[in-house]
Amino acid sequence: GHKPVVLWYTGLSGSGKSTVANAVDKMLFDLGCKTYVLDGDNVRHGLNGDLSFTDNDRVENIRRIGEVSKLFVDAGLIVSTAFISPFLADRQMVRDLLPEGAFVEVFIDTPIDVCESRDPKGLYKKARAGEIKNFTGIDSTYDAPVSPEVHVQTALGSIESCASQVVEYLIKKGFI
Ligand code: GGZ
Repeated sequence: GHKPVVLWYTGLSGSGKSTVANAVDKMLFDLGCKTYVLDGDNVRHGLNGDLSFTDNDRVENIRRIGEVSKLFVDAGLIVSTAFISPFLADRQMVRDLLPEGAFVEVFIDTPIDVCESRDPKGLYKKARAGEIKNFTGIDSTYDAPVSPEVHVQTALGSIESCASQVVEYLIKKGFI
């Protein structure tokens, strides 16, 4: 069995949030946990299809994802969310929404130059060219976490080792 929890991944575009979250999710599935991953692909196109990347819309994006995460936690799942979630106040708001200890902040700490050199969707290039406005790390704020439960540096280790760090945390804290 396992205790329900939210693994809240935060980091820049291209930092590896979804990649690490999906690798962790596979490990948890193999351990018999009931899990769900919320990311841009299944949330920003549907539930949050009306939201843009202005500060106000990012706040609303994170608020809704927090509320959905709370429902999944009520249902007993281990939920992973992979959104930039750039503002400290919003991450704190979600932490306060959830039962004590059920919010695990996972900082995917990848330097912007590394994210920019990866540029899997060519978005940094467009942002530098001024074709995308309000791009996180360029002309929109990213507040790095102050004391995340898990601190992952994807530039220094493999996807597997990064994912293992998260699973080890869950074991150490008795979630799984
Ligand atoms: C940041 C943007 C932007 C702007 C589109 N700024 O690398 P990706 O493509 O797949 O991840 C980014 C994603 C960010 O959406 P989130 O819902 O995670 O953001 S937030 O938590 O701040 O609400 C990127 C793409 O959307 N994208 N425009 N201007 N990322």
